[in-house]
Amino acid sequence: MRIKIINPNTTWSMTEKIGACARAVAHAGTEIIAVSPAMGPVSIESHYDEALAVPGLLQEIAAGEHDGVDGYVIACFGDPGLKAARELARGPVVGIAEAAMHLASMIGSRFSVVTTLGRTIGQAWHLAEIYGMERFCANVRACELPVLELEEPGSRARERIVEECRRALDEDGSDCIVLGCAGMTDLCEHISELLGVPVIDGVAAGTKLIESLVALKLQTSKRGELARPLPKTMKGALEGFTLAG
Ligand code: 5HY
Repeated sequence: MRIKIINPNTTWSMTEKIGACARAVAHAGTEIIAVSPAMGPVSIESHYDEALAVPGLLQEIAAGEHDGVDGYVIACFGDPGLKAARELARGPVVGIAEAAMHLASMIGSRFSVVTTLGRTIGQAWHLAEIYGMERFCANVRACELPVLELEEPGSRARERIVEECRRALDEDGSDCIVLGCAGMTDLCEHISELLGVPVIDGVAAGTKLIESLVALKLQTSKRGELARPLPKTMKGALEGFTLAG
């Protein structure tokens, strides 16, 4: 099977890291295609960034449909464009926040999300609410870490994330951790071994969920809300997104 993992930001070092972590857990028969869009923000740290990441994301979904991809992971903790992606895709599509929260709810009683900037805490809580995960989510914490600092060799990002995870376990009453950024994907095993609790990385979680859905031949339902979008003319810079009848 072929799974396309889309990092909606345009920082390829993060995309390569995401692809490596997905391949590390994927079945031998699963081809992982990890991409960033050709256009969009270098990192996603606000609603503005998320909105501007969606056109490029949808271009990658459309390309995947042309190439016969079996399923998709949206590798950004805001799960940007998830429902629009599901309208375009035949196969299943998951976001890493959705995947990580659901798996955390099956292996612990309460999880804490540890993410990057405090201004994205509201979006994480919003996702927990719409996914029905609020009762499992003890807290959402931020390290006040710019996303791209995760890509800087020698930064104190790893230490700051571990410190925040420790505080979460001590103060939130949580028994597991959800990593709140795709860029943290390579830290999962280290933090889990250090702290002695399950740590869920949405990239790995999303990869295995899509593998399972594809293996079960479960595709996105095209009855109602997630049916293919209606034919629509797009004007101006978005002209290339026009959907013919
Ligand atoms: C992510 N931003 O996973 C999110 C993290 C965040 O560029 N990739 C990004 O803070 O929402």
